[in-house]
Amino acid sequence: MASFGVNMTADELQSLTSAMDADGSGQIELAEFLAYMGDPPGNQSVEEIANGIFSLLDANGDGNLSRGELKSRLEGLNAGLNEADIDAAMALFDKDKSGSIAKKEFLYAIKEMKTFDK
Ligand SMILES: [Ca+2]
Ligand SMILES: [Ca+2]
Repeated sequence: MASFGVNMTADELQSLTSAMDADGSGQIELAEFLAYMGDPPGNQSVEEIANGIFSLLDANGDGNLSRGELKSRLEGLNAGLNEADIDAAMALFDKDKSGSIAKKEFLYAIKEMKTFDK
Protein backbone atom coordinates (compact mmCIF):
# COMPACT_ATOMS: atom_id res chain seq x y z
CA MET A 1 0.00 0.00 0.00
CA ALA A 2 1.35 3.40 -0.91
CA SER A 3 2.28 5.57 1.99
CA PHE A 4 -0.07 8.25 3.16
CA GLY A 5 1.10 11.76 3.50
CA VAL A 6 0.40 15.32 2.70
CA ASN A 7 0.91 14.59 -0.97
CA MET A 8 -1.65 11.84 -1.06
CA THR A 9 -3.01 11.38 -4.56
CA ALA A 10 -6.68 11.38 -5.42
CA ASP A 11 -6.45 7.64 -6.06
CA GLU A 12 -4.95 6.94 -2.65
CA LEU A 13 -7.53 9.11 -1.03
CA GLN A 14 -10.25 7.26 -2.88
CA SER A 15 -8.97 3.84 -1.84
CA LEU A 16 -8.66 4.95 1.76
CA THR A 17 -12.16 6.31 1.67
CA SER A 18 -13.62 3.11 0.28
CA ALA A 19 -11.57 1.02 2.69
CA MET A 20 -13.14 2.91 5.59
CA ASP A 21 -16.63 2.92 4.15
CA ALA A 22 -17.59 -0.45 5.56
CA ASP A 23 -21.25 -0.35 4.57
CA GLY A 24 -20.53 1.14 1.14
CA SER A 25 -22.86 4.07 1.73
CA GLY A 26 -20.37 6.42 0.09
CA GLN A 27 -19.95 8.23 3.34
CA ILE A 28 -17.69 7.52 6.26
CA GLU A 29 -19.50 7.52 9.54
CA LEU A 30 -17.54 8.19 12.69
CA ALA A 31 -18.11 4.60 13.80
CA GLU A 32 -16.62 3.32 10.54
CA PHE A 33 -13.63 5.58 10.87
CA LEU A 34 -13.02 4.36 14.41
CA ALA A 35 -13.55 0.72 13.48
CA TYR A 36 -11.03 1.09 10.67
CA MET A 37 -8.52 2.68 12.99
CA GLY A 38 -9.08 0.03 15.62
CA ASP A 39 -8.50 -2.77 13.18
CA PRO A 40 -6.43 -1.63 10.22
CA PRO A 41 -6.23 -3.95 7.24
CA GLY A 42 -3.13 -5.71 5.99
CA ASN A 43 0.15 -5.83 7.78
CA GLN A 44 0.41 -2.19 8.69
CA SER A 45 0.74 -1.41 12.34
CA VAL A 46 -1.87 0.73 14.02
CA GLU A 47 0.87 3.28 14.56
CA GLU A 48 1.68 3.45 10.85
CA ILE A 49 -1.95 3.87 9.92
CA ALA A 50 -2.52 6.42 12.67
CA ASN A 51 0.54 8.37 11.59
CA GLY A 52 -0.65 8.34 8.00
CA ILE A 53 -4.14 9.44 8.91
CA PHE A 54 -2.80 12.14 11.16
CA SER A 55 -0.57 13.58 8.42
CA LEU A 56 -3.51 13.44 6.09
CA LEU A 57 -5.74 15.34 8.49
CA ASP A 58 -3.10 17.83 9.60
CA ALA A 59 -3.55 20.25 6.72
CA ASN A 60 -0.85 22.73 7.73
CA GLY A 61 1.54 20.08 9.03
CA ASP A 62 2.13 21.69 12.42
CA GLY A 63 1.62 18.44 14.34
CA ASN A 64 -1.71 19.55 15.78
CA LEU A 65 -5.20 18.95 14.49
CA SER A 66 -7.50 21.85 15.08
CA ARG A 67 -11.23 21.34 15.03
CA GLY A 68 -11.34 23.25 11.75
CA GLU A 69 -8.73 21.01 10.16
CA LEU A 70 -10.51 17.90 11.31
CA LYS A 71 -13.79 19.17 9.97
CA SER A 72 -12.54 20.33 6.58
CA ARG A 73 -10.44 17.23 6.02
CA LEU A 74 -13.22 14.86 6.97
CA GLU A 75 -15.58 16.79 4.74
CA GLY A 76 -12.98 16.38 1.98
CA LEU A 77 -13.11 12.63 2.57
CA ASN A 78 -16.84 12.80 2.12
CA ALA A 79 -17.28 11.64 5.68
CA GLY A 80 -20.90 11.88 6.70
CA LEU A 81 -20.10 13.73 9.86
CA ASN A 82 -22.20 16.41 11.44
CA GLU A 83 -21.15 18.96 14.03
CA ALA A 84 -22.01 16.59 16.88
CA ASP A 85 -19.76 13.90 15.38
CA ILE A 86 -16.90 16.36 15.12
CA ASP A 87 -17.48 17.33 18.75
CA ALA A 88 -17.50 13.66 19.72
CA ALA A 89 -14.26 13.10 17.85
CA MET A 90 -12.66 16.11 19.50
CA ALA A 91 -13.82 14.91 22.92
CA LEU A 92 -12.42 11.48 22.18
CA PHE A 93 -9.00 12.57 21.00
CA ASP A 94 -8.33 15.88 22.72
CA LYS A 95 -7.46 14.44 26.10
CA ASP A 96 -6.02 17.63 27.55
CA LYS A 97 -8.94 19.74 26.26
CA SER A 98 -6.55 22.16 24.57
CA GLY A 99 -8.93 22.53 21.63
CA SER A 100 -6.62 20.73 19.24
CA ILE A 101 -5.42 17.18 18.86
CA ALA A 102 -1.68 16.72 19.19
CA LYS A 103 -0.17 13.79 17.32
CA LYS A 104 0.64 12.18 20.65
CA GLU A 105 -2.98 12.44 21.75
CA PHE A 106 -4.16 10.96 18.48
CA LEU A 107 -1.83 7.96 18.69
CA TYR A 108 -2.65 7.44 22.32
CA ALA A 109 -6.40 7.42 21.70
CA ILE A 110 -6.04 5.02 18.77
CA LYS A 111 -3.93 2.63 20.81
CA GLU A 112 -6.31 2.85 23.72
CA MET A 113 -9.16 2.03 21.36
CA LYS A 114 -7.32 -0.94 19.98
CA THR A 115 -6.77 -2.23 23.50
CA PHE A 116 -10.42 -2.03 24.41
CA ASP A 117 -11.48 -3.43 21.09
CA LYS A 118 -9.76 -6.78 21.35
CA1 LIG B 1 -2.54 21.48 12.03
CA1 LIG C 1 -5.02 18.52 22.89
